[in-house]
Amino acid sequence: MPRTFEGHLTDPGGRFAIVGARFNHFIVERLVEGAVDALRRHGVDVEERVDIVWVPGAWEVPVVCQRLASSGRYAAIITCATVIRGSTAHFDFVAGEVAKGTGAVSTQTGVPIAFGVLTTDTIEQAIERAGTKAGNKGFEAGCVAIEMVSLLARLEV
Ligand code: INI
Repeated sequence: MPRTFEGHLTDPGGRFAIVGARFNHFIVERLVEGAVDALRRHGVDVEERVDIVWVPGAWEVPVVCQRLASSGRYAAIITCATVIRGSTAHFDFVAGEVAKGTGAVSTQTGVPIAFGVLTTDTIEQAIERAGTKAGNKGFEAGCVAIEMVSLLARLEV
């Protein structure tokens, strides 16, 4: 049987940061609520161990992730933002930058960053993924943060 490493979905300890982008706030606030709910349901004392940082838009998420991740204060970061193709000609730039930027910060710092960013064609698709019929991407990202902190603590390499 090969040795197998896996994260558990139980509170791994440590502090968590959630970075929320205010653009499309009425959707993003649902994602942030979902992320907080995921952490709480997995046993994290969210009053004591979770910080929420708001930035203007998805474009600004990576630079704040960089500051938070390099501080050494957080076991994981959860990003929450919504980029809607129909509402901007900037879509590809903004969606590309938040994905590329947060991915780079995560690999450079070793701090897991869960990608709770919606990139959709329409506002309806975004609403569906923010706590209605297609679940809540922020909740999913909160679970991923828990699992990744647990996995990295167990990984013996
Ligand atoms: N920011 C978003 O988070 N979502 C969007 O859909 C969006 N659109 O449509 O442009 C968006 N733009 C703002 C951008 O993130 C920056 O805040 C802005 O360009 C200032 O740097």
